[in-house]
Amino acid sequence: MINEVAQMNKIHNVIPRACAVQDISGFGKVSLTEVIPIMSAMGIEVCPLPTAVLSTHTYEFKGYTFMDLTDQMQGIIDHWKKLGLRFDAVYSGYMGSSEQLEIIKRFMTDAKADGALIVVDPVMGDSSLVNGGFYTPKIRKMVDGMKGLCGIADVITPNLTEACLLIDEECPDHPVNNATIKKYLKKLSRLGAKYVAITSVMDSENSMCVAVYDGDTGKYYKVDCGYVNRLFHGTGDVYTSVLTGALLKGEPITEAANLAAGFVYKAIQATIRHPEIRVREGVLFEPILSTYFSKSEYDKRYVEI
Ligand code: PXL
Repeated sequence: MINEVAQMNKIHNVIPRACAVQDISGFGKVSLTEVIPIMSAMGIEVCPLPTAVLSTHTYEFKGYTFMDLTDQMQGIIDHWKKLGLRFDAVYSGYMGSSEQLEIIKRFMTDAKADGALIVVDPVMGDSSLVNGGFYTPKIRKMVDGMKGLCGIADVITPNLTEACLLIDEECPDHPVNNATIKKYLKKLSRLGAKYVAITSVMDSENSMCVAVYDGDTGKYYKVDCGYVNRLFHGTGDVYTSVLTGALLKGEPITEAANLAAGFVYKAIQATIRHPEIRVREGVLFEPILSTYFSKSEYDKRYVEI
């Protein structure tokens, strides 16, 4: 049965195998501490290619440790190549340095030629970084490198701030209207990816959505995320993990985007039941992990725009 599904979805392995190129932060859920449990719960094998090891993520924590793993990455890739490993997806998130982008670009190019789905979450920051003088030469290099990575991706999932950096647009005032959303999605798709999802878009005073472009049909969608007036950290990585897992299981982009928004919504609902959880700790997705993906029906959260 598993092999039949694998064949149908053109999967190389017994179950889909994804390489996750992300940091590992010991405390404050982001990146690999979200990607691995979530995608594993979806029935995906995750092979981490760590970009950096940190004691915590970098949002609101002071004095965290940071070990850049650029020097290790090519060796890890070469070893996997010797073993003959084939990936059904390569999914990148937070990178430790812009130098890593060249290594990963080559790795993704090879994996794509071998049939892997390439997902790039161009993690670069939030609006506070942009407003606080984000355009240092170092950051400019990261933005340019991310543009290159987006050029070989099948799917990209920037938040609105990252989207604006990638297409050299000003960050629009909230709420963002449909014409602007569509213009940004189209410009992002010109970087090269067939599917684009912009996360964390405030599309009215009290609603948040993910904006999606489906290059197969040329259609645009908004996926409702619900709205709670507070920041939730680490939800971008949660979102892209579910989206990638669903695509690997053969879901079309609209259904994958829908499933991911529903998961983030449920995790947020679980989090707000515990006001003692601080923003920097991330969202409480663990209580829903064992049940969410076994449902057979999900609320439809998307509309065409
Ligand atoms: O994707 C979010 C993220 C990942 N990794 C690290 C981070 C953040 C956001 O703060 O600091 C290390």
